[in-house]
Amino acid sequence: MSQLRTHSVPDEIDPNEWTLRVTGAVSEPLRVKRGELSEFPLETVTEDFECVEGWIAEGLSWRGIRVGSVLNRAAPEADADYVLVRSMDGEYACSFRRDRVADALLAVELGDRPLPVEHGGPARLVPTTGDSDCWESVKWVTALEVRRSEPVVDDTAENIATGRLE
Ligand SMILES: Nc1nc2c(c(=O)[nH]1)N[C@H]1C(S)=C(S)[C@@H](COP(=O)(O)O)O[C@H]1N2
Ligand SMILES: [Mo]
Repeated sequence: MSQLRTHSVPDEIDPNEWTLRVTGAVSEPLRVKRGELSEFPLETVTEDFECVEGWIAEGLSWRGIRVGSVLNRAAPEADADYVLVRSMDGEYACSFRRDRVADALLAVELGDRPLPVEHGGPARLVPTTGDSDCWESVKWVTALEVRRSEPVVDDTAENIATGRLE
């Protein structure tokens, strides 16, 4: 079976320091610790992962929680339509419309095993709606920043270079 590639893990990534914050245009900002993830229902999504560089990993079975269930607990403001998903590496981030990212999975397991850190563990975003781009599958997700207006390229250093938010 074709598999995910293994890329280097930035120095900043320490799975033991992992938490998930929900901040921004919400009335109940939230911090979820690793042990608290079990308070949310787990779901499984099986799909192929295709990188624009031309490789594909087939039939990946991700298990995790719906981003919407975490977002809702923070009570987002009604007119806040965007979410910036930030990685623990402090630079990488991706912007989504809130309704789309709500359907995405925050995966904590891959193929029935805890998600390895080299593939984004403890938590990786797995978009489930429509055609998603490989760079939207944010590894080491640590924050969901709810926004009223669309995030712009200079919200992250990484994305100034790549134009990923455009
Ligand atoms: N935080 C973070 N997430 C990321 C990336 C990255 O550089 N940093 N690269 C993206 C891209 S372009 C791809 S193809 C996949 C690679 O996943 P893999 O390392 O598990 O093969 O992660 C995506 N998520
Ligand atoms: Mo990619």
